Amino acid sequence: MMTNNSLSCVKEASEYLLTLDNIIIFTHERPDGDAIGSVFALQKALKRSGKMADVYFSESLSARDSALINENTYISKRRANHDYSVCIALDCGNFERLETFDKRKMLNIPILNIDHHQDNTLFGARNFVDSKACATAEIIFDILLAGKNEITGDIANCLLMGIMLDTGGLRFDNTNANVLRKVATLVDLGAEYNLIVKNIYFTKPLGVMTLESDVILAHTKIACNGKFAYAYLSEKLLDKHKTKYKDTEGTIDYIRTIDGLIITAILSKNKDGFRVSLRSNNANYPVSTIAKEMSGGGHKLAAGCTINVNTIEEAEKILLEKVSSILK
Ligand SMILES: [Mn+2]
Repeated sequence: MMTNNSLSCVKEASEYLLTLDNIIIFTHERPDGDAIGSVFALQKALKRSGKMADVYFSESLSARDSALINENTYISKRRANHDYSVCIALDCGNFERLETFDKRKMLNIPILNIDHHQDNTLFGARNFVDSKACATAEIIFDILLAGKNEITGDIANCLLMGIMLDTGGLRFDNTNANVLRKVATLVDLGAEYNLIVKNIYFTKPLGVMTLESDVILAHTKIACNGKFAYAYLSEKLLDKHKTKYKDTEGTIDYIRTIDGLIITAILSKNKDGFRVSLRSNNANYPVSTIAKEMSGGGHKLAAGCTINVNTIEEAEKILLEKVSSILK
């Protein structure tokens, strides 16, 4: 995907980064591991090269993510009433999903958009979108290498976290030999592979464990002849297990391993209706198509959207119709 304002290669992207200062870094709402890892890797690298770079999240990060990025329960430290010169948007396919503290203000400063979603709308003043990358963290890694930035152990950790989360622990179809080589390089550079694997895949708060058991036992609906499963993570259900939505990033992957499933969805309440996270186990049934029909977006195998209705029943009905038409 090329436009006039696209940066053509990682070298050009790294040279462009050198020209920036007084930076605020944003990512998409409800940030996942790739978003968080990418934001902090880039911030740490920019600061090391003497630049002013702040990051912004609308709520504090989960204990797990804070530990992985080596910041204690990270809460945004953006400067109040400060005028930033440029915004870097990471891992975000469109301007609507970008989580900022003041959207209108952001329209007045140039945006550098770095992302790997194939449906990225190229909303930046400059764009670097590589839809072949498994994660935005992979692109940041390439840019930092091209710019001969030193990748410290801390930065390597953030990048590895991003790659691990977006590849499902190097298990999804977006994992290839190149990705594995880059992971090996990150480990050489000091990323703590074993610690990251332990924290992401072998450690879960008890509340998340009981929530997931409850979801499988009582809240997962299976449709389309066993090819579609969906569950609603209501506030009530989350409260019952003393769990926050942000701790449930892995729950959809837990459900999708049920034998025979092609598409999996998790619904949750948001301010506009119901947020739907979608996963496909088969690229011939891309969930990006379903998400797009409902003004969302994403990748073939992982996508999301919001259904603007008032009740969960209405949301489930609409979702079921869309998924059924794809699985026919
Ligand atoms: Mn990503």
